[in-house]
Amino acid sequence: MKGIVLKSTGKFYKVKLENKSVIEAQLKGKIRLLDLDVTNPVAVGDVVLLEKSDKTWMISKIEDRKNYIIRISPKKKFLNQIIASNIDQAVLVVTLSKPRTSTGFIDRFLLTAESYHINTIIVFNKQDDLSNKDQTKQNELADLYQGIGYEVLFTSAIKKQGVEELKQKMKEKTTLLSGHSGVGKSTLTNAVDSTLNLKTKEVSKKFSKGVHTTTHAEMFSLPFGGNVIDVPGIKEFGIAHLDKYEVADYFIEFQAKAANCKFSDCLHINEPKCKVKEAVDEGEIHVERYLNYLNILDSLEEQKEY
Ligand SMILES: Nc1nc2c(ncn2[C@@H]2O[C@H](COP(=O)(O)OP(=O)(O)OP(=O)(O)O)[C@@H](O)[C@H]2O)c(=O)[nH]1
Ligand SMILES: [Mg+2]
Ligand SMILES: [Zn+2]
Repeated sequence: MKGIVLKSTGKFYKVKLENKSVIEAQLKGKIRLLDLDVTNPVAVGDVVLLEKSDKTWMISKIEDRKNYIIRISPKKKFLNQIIASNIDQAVLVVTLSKPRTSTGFIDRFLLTAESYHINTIIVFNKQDDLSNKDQTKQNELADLYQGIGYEVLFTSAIKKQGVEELKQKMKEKTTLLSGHSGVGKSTLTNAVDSTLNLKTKEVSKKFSKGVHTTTHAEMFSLPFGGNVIDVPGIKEFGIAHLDKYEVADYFIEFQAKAANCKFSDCLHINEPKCKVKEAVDEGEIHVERYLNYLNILDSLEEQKEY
């Protein structure tokens, strides 16, 4: 019997079978792990084969993944955790404050998603709660990412603004909702399907950060077609699968420029006649994107030293 993993709590897996019934399953013996150092063998979105022994459903095989998104394990710094697999698109939920989302974080996410050819929509949430200063900053960010070619939406999950537009985008697709804790992923999921009633919680007044309300990723099927995966807030995305020479390929606006660099193996750091650097100097590539790119190269170097 085939099924799709809706939720994993470590030992037990919630699986939707082909006949639409939802069952609890366990892992059968040792299942081959990926080559990557990942802490979880089975992830939400995995298509699995199951066998029933006595009254227990056992997962016997994981089908090849079309794609997956990983994060750095919160417990073990150089291990990765698969957040979800087989997704059609990602929605990165961003807020300017409570909590603040940096471009460094956004760019790491976009890099990961691009490396798996997953389309990302950037959703600026909490439109009802924007200071003038944040509004200005938000306009800048929206311009920056729209300028590169990313789709941007503005929502208030609480006031149900922009939710219809988001639903249109989610129709008939499996969408991963991602972003820091407290940006409103679960509140948005509830807004998109009011029958869900997922737990949400105020961000900490003291730190202006989310309190990690959602503890396990879970997939829900949407009444208008498609699925949404609500995940725990994420601090940092794993990019260990990438080689430093690949990173620029996934900074999509670097591409056209990089093709004309003097050296074909140019890393765009300080090589002569680097067209990417020239484009940064001329303001054609945003300096913040470039600095985030350099930062990512640094962190890849750091990972190799372990
Ligand atoms: N003002 C305002 N508050 C919102 C909005 N969306 C969510 N919130 C609030 O932000 C807080 C955090 O929302 P959650 O939905 O729990 O955030 P989350 O991203 O799921 O957080 P984790 O599960 O910890 O990753 C809650 O108090 C929500 O009511 C919004 O559009 N406007
Ligand atoms: Mg949540
Ligand atoms: Zn270059």
